[in-house]
Amino acid sequence: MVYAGEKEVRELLGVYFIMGSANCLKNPIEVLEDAIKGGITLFQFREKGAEALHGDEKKELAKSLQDICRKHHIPFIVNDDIELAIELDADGVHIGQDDESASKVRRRLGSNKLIGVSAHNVAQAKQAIIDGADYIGVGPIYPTVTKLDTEPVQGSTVIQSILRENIHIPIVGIGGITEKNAGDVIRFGADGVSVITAISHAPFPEKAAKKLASAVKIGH
Ligand code: 3NM
Repeated sequence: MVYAGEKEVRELLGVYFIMGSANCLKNPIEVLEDAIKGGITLFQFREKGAEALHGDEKKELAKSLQDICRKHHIPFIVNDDIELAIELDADGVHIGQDDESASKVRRRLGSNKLIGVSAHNVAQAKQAIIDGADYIGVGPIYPTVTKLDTEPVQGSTVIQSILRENIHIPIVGIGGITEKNAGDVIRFGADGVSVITAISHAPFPEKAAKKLASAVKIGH
């Protein structure tokens, strides 16, 4: 997939679903299919935690999820695992501050892939731009139980300080986002919301994704 530019990236961030097998209460394939029916705009495969799959099992799940994304024209992003992203010809990667730098990842992936970086302050946002990131993930906006080693909860502060400094890069909020607070995250200045639990633990992921999409739309 080739990205036309920043405007397209901002739109893709709208309802950004992140998940791995350990996050799902039922078959991840079904969860992803339902989430797509509900209107997610981007998907990130994040196979992490004590119960995460490894090796061939991880690759097989990634391929199955990527096939579903391709069928529905939803970009498929891989969290951290650059080798897997290259092997599967994924649409992009998302990396954290402790991973390989975005500039190195850009050299490995080429210009037509989406690269996202987690940024927790203004300096990291500026560095992400210098390194050639397409977007930043800012969080945790609200308390989350999904990731244990997060930075302190930020609310609107980091997004707003990035915008006050006129730093120009698409922003997606992350951490504890639900259909109830998604509109606020957009009003803080984010282009979209990324969620794990709000969709993967929902009794009806399709309905959950729909409600998030409508909250994001109203927030804009
Ligand atoms: N990164 P949920 S918070 C993967 O702050 C991740 O960078 C965060 O999961 C950060 O939607 C987080 O279930 C977990 O709260 C998001």
